Amino acid sequence: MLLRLEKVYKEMSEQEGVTVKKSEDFSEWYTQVVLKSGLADYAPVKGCMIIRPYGYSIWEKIREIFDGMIKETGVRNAYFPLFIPERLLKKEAEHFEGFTPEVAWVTMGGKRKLEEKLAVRPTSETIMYETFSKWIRSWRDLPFRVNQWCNIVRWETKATKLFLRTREFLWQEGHTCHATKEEADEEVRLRLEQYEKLVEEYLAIPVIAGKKSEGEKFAGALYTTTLEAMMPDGRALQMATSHHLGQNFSKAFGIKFLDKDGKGKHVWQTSWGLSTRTIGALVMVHGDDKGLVLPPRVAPYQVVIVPIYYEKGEKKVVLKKAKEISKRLRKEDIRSVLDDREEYTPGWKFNEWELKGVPLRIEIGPKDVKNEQVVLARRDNSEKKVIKEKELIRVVKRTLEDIQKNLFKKAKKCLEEHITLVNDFEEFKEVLEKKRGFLKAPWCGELKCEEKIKEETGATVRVIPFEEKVKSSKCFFCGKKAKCVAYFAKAY
Ligand code: 86X
Repeated sequence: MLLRLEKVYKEMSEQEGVTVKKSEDFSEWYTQVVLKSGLADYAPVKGCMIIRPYGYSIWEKIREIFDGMIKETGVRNAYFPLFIPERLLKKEAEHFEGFTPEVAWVTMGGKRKLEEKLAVRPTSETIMYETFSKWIRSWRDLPFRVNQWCNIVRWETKATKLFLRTREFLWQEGHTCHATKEEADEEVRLRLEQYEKLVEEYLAIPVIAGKKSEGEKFAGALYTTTLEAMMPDGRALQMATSHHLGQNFSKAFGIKFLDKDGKGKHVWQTSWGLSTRTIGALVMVHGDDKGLVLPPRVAPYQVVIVPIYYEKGEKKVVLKKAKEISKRLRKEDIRSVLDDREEYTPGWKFNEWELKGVPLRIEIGPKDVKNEQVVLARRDNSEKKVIKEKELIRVVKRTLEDIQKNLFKKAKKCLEEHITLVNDFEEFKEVLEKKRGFLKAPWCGELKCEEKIKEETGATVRVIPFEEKVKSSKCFFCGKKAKCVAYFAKAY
């Protein structure tokens, strides 16, 4: 007995949960959750991060899901070099306008200075498109689609934030070539829809889909589409993007094909990307004061089994049952972990797995073994219930689905509460100061107008939803004719 108490006291002093409330210091809460749940850690290089196995397995899940979707729709994976010769990057200087200060360069090879410096890829358009021009010859080569999963380096000078703004991050970049403008339009929409499915149905994060404004689109694109999510602190975060590149790059890189009509034409291109940022959003949107809360469909462990026993005699039967249950779950493809560590008490284990956001906990004690039952505890709403062993699989599956749905529902409510319709600039400023979130407003769509709004308020156009009709006729800011409804916000 004394030994046990000692253990409890020791654990109490050792265990470090999240020490601030999400509602009180959001930024500090976020950092603590990421570090303490074991998702990531700081690296020795300033502005860089280490993605730890727990965090990386979420990325692997995201990869697996999206990779499956794109492969089913004609995309193949490839790998292009990390280094891009300066001459290639310069070729498209105007499309990368504004980005150049962010490029990291390699200037030395061993002790020798390189004849031409090499950029560490900030994105791969230039190196890919130079090669595409050799591979694409005829209409038979189209549509042409490649994707790569890789790391990207952008030498940010702003303060970094784990997952959201680091100098190196992981992403996928898809690049496609088509014979017509319309085919490229379709491709842009298809990829955005696939992102939407991934983000809403797997990450359980509701988004607003639409177009970027003139000022916010990728300079190299005809138009840019986006998925925007809302964080609980009222700031917007882009989850994914899909661009129609028109013939901008194909003209610069000479990507031409011989069409059926015998004429040489430039291809129409698209590019689209999603990065490890989405993991940051996952933390912010679903986490709570106890730590991470993971949606079952992307959780590395969906279920944790914690055996509970105090005496030697109990240990054997409880562990035997716990193992049996673990096996049954695994057979049903339910990702589970049996925490049979001797050196920690059940209470300590509960806290740890809550911090790590495991959606469902199964507790098994001697009484449960005797009664052929187990205790289920949900991470999302703390509900506990006793269920019969023979109902286990059915109830676990149903509960996981319910948790997935509930997380989305909660997040959707939060998003909706963070959308405010405003009709004039006074209202706009007031809402932006008091509650932030999305400010939905009739807008003229002019570049000059959005620049002024940004300058005066720090808010930018996040998204112009597809097919949302304007009711009011006047731009909320300049009073000219409104052409669309735009969602403004401060953004991460
Ligand atoms: C824009 C465009 C595009 C493929 C995507 O958004 C999805 C995946 N690429 C990326 N972008 C740049 O082009 C860029 C270029 C340079 Cl040189 C840079 F240093 C930073 C950049 N950041 C974004």
